[in-house]
Amino acid sequence: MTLVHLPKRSTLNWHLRTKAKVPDALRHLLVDISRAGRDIRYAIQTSAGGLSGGSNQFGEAQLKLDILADELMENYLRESGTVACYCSEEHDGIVEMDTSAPYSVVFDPLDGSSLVDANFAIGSIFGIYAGSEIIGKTPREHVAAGYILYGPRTLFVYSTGDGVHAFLLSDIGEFIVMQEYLGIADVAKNFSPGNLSAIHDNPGYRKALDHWLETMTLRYSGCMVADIHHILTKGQGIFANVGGKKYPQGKLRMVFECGPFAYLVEQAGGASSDGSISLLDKKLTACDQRSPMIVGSKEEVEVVVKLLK
Ligand code: AHM
Ligand code: MG
Repeated sequence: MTLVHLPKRSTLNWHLRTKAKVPDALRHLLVDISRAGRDIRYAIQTSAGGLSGGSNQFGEAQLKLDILADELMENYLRESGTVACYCSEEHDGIVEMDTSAPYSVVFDPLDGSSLVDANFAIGSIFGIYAGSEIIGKTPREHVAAGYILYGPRTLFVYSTGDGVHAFLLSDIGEFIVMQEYLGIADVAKNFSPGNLSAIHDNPGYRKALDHWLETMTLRYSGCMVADIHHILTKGQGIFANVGGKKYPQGKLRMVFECGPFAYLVEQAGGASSDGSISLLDKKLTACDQRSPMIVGSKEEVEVVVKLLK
């Protein structure tokens, strides 16, 4: 057999070891989460149409895709041996794993899963805390956060407190460096208005919308992973999901949606707010806690916070 000499590659594992220089246990955990992402992408691409828990061509029951994504993520976390407990959008409350292990993980296994039939981009979101407690912490205490975006390309984006870095999934299933130190400018040109029906009963949100429509361009897909990734790659923009009558705190969950993205956006030089404080300083009170969320270009976050008051 002829040995093939592979070219030098800048893999996620290499980046974590030589650039982020995180402890080995955290490196292993992040690589395992990226493997879950690789497998979730495969599940998305190979599941039959419908994806809603029906049966396949042989009459065998199929798992709903978001349940399958949750199981894939859970398996990798369990195998890693580094996870004390986790909090997932698919479970009520905290799930214990190995209480003596060094990290706790929060995740939304498949954000925007209802968009998959339309073949829109969807994503997985995660955050990592040191120790075996999640509730009572603030997102500023993350030791890492990131997401996997399943679009025309599959990307893994993470921060461990030294900027935000993006990796592209290769044909052989490995994440390779694509862009380091993603940045967000202070001024926004694009806007992403989540939970938009709230403008009917939230006059401040209507004012923000009117202000955006005057000069800015709408970029909204309905999947926050894709919508905030747009801000990170274009280097500017504003994303909001604020409350109205139906969802007084907005639709998004603090622990595994707002928290990780507040950490990533602020790491990229942007700002985050719940309407009064940075989301990084907001205490996690329960797995199903919701919060208004305004993130993106600093000056625009300030403008929106003023209009909402
Ligand atoms: P999900 O976690 O059930 O998929 O819902 C979260 C999604 C976010 O990705 C997105 O920003 C939001 O719901 C969209 O809400 P809306 O359609 O009201 O704008
Ligand atoms: Mg979600």
